Amino acid sequence: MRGEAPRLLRKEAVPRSVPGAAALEMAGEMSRSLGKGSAAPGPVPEGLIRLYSMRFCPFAERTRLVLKAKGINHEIININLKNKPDWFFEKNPFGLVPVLETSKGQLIYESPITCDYLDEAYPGEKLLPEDPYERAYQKMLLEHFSKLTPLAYKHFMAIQNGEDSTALKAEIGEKLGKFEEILANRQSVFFGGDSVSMFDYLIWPWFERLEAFQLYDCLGHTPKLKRWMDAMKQDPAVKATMTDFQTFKGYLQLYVKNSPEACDYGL
Ligand SMILES: N[C@@H](CCC(=O)N[C@@H](CS)C(=O)NCC(=O)O)C(=O)O
Repeated sequence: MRGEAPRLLRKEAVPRSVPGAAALEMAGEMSRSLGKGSAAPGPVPEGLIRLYSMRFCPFAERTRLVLKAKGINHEIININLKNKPDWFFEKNPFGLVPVLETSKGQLIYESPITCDYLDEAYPGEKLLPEDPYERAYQKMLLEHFSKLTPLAYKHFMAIQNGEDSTALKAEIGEKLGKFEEILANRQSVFFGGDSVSMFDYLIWPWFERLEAFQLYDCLGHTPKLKRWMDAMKQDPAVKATMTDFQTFKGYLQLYVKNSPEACDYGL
């Protein structure tokens, strides 16, 4: 079937003279990012969904986790966020990754929306809870978590700039404590029960980065969150999307220098 053709065959089947063919050859999880001046990729082949991503972006990792967890046939085009192609703004006017593009040319952006879309549009195990209250509850939790993510960046930048980050770290620790409480009250390993659900995937990328952001010691008094992290590390989708610590640190070093090479670190 056309949509299920192996990636290599599909790539070879694209003649070089076709507009966007070079860009298509740049597709893949570990491909170099496309920057200013690159040709816009062509239409998405039927049976595939395309993700515009960046290897180190935690928001795009949310979408990659859901794609993996549901076993969705997809391709990835990495975008150089320090030197964005003009055409990328036609995919998302905000100029942010992640963006999904379907073979019908439909575009979906904002990470929680991309994840909900994939869960709803594709068959297989549902990651969003069935119960309407549980769904609403996970969305409320996400609102709380969204207050935490900018603090993690602020903390990292404060350290880079040699500023005192003690108060910031205490605030992050306090906010993480709320998530510890939730797990303790629910008496479950994961936030939605005894198996991984959408909310677990939506917050995981920041926990994966705790050490790189020098925030791991915030988990000093949160045994339930630590147990959750250990359990998450066993999940196949999590295993498949993890970035090794040294590579991530290398990226961060270039990122803070605003280097256009940051997004391609290690390739
Ligand atoms: N609210 C967006 C945030 C996405 C976001 O901030 N992505 C970053 C990369 S981690 C980005 O594209 N940055 C490019 C820029 O800020 O110009 C979402 O949830 O998808």
